[in-house]
Amino acid sequence: MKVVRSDDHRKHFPKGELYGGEFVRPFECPERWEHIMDRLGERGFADMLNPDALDMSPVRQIHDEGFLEFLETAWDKWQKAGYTGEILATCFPARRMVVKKPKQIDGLVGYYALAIETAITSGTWEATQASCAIAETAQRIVAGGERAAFALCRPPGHHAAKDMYGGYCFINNAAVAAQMFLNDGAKRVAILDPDFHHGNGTQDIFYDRDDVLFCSLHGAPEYAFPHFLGYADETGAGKGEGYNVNYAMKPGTGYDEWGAALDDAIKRIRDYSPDALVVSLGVDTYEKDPISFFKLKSEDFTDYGSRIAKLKLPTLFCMEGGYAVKEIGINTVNVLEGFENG
Ligand code: SP5
Ligand code: ZN
Repeated sequence: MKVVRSDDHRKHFPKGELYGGEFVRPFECPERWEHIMDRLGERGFADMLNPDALDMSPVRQIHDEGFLEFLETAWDKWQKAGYTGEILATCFPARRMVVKKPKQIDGLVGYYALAIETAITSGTWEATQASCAIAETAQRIVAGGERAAFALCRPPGHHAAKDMYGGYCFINNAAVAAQMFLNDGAKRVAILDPDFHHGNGTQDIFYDRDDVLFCSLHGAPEYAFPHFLGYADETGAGKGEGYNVNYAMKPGTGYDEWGAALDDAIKRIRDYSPDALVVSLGVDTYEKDPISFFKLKSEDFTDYGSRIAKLKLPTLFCMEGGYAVKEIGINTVNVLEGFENG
């Protein structure tokens, strides 16, 4: 399968992430990309492409215009405010406050952020555009007739909602790619999100739509980030009712239970009969992931890749999370190989 990737991911690398009350080196770091690239090379994935220039038109179909303008101009505004550190939110429109868009940068950051672990730096917008361009280019490869493609996106995307960033995500790459399949004439698209975290952004974007089925397997919100969305009773709204499926699972969940949830999601996707599948491929379900609590082993990733292949759909894999950096390449490529051999 073809791989789309770009060195521009390096432009996004904040110095700090707020974790447990301390600034730590971000879990979402450039070495993640290096390890995946190394493993792809070792396993003979030689067909590697750079992305074409970003087409903003499908991005504008997914995200709010004011939000995109914020991402583009935030660093400049932050510097003009005289700040020398990275952009972090400090104040949010919490309960019983007024959700009106402020004019000043600190207010704007709180207005558009959904979490504060994620810093914006000088290169964040450039890296974000490159990441989305990767998803777009890989989508065109699949729409052009390839069975599958791997978009090695960094930064990831599935936490990015219509008008919110956070959880290391800025633009929702998988959502943009799904929209592109529809623009190309697909009647229905399914998004499968096996990342450890709930794909709150993707759910938000498609919640009232019936042309995209969203299935997310994740740590239950009672125990896991993003904490405030991802319950099983969130099933869609309006004509989207029934097209949002959350598999929220408890700490310690292993492959037996996780795999059964995956099989159920696969069955729902098959019943939906989509024209294309987008996989939000996070491998933070791994047993040694430093910020997650599922117990998948490296061989389980191969197995679930082969189960996804059984859908026999044109499939686009978009990279999301995974923070056990040493094993991220093995786990990611295991899914792709399981799919190819499945
Ligand atoms: C794309 C993706 O995987 N984003 C994940 C963002 C998670 N950021 C918040 C991390 C907070 C971790 N809390 C874990 C407590 C376990 N000690
Ligand atoms: Zn994740």
